[in-house]
Amino acid sequence: MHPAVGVAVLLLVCCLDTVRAGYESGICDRPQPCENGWSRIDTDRCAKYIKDLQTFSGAEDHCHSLGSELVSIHTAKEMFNVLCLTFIPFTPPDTIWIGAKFSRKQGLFTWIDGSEFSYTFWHEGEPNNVNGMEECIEMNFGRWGKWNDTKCSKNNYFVCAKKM
Ligand code: GN1
Ligand code: CA
Repeated sequence: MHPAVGVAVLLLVCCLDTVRAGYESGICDRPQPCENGWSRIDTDRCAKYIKDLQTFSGAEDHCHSLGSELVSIHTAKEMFNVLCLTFIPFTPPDTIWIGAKFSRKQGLFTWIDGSEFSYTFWHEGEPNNVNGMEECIEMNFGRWGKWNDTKCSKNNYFVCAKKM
């Protein structure tokens, strides 16, 4: 095989996800502003991307200080709206906290804002509760949007949301 062909194939394989994500960036072209730097994610909520590395509870505290809560997600539309706040074309995604925690009592994940946990967007193979220690959910794990259960002590950026 000609070296150039090899390089082309390699580029295609390694970067396909990123290229596709960049191509899909069309879905992120129309941000819907709310007041003061918040963005609309559904009819009654606005969200803000906080690019500050925090543990899950640190992120929760930060959202509370803004009169908000870590974001909950109930539909694909909301998922894309949150994804788009964090999206940078042709760039590998940064993982972010979303507002779900595992309830040992109920044996399932719940949204900390009390809304119904029904929609999910797990990465393939997740949730897998590695070492029995993964009780929080991060988004943008490996691929844009995808969810992973992970240790709540991990540091991630995060998205807060409030009724607006
Ligand atoms: C990470 O590092 P490793 O492979 O044990 C991740 C898990 C994922 C797993 C998927 C702390 O675990 O949550 O399920 O990759 N660990 C953390 O391969 O996020
Ligand atoms: Ca996991």
